[in-house]
Amino acid sequence: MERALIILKPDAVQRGLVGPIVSRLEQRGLKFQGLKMMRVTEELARRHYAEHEGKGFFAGLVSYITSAPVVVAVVAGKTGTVEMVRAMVGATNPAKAAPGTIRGDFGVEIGRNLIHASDSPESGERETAIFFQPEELIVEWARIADPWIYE
Ligand code: IDP
Ligand code: MG
Repeated sequence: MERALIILKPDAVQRGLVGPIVSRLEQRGLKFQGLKMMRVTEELARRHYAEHEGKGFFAGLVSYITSAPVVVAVVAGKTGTVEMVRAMVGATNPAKAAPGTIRGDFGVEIGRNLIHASDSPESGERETAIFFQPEELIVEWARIADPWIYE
């Protein structure tokens, strides 16, 4: 099992795109382990984006992600799920993201790119632990469609 942390960033929430984006992930067959609306504190933002500290866009990124509520989710699937989710999300800059991807269909600018998705299984675990308490996640649950999604 592999899992990715998803953040529907403040622009996705403000623009009413939570439903359409969650829908894409759900329709693909990804299994949700957790989903909640929250505000990202500055402390949380700095921890989550620690790898970008010191870059020119860091202050703007922290201010963007803390500016209004977000929706966070954990999605899981077999090996390769994280890479698949990243492909669905598209390039970091929506202006360059392929049509059919979330950023390529809903966004136009890098500073408003709608969604975060973990970039590796290791990041998936690290970021999940930042945003969710273990008891908030339903890691094992029987989904009736599972045999119709996985052979
Ligand atoms: P990713 O979200 O596709 O993994 P990263 O390079 O990890 O992209 O950057 C994290 C986030 O920082 C991006 O999603 C975006 O919100 C923001 N960001 C990255 N580069 C820039 C930039 O050049 N200008 C403004 N914001 C940026
Ligand atoms: Mg990243």
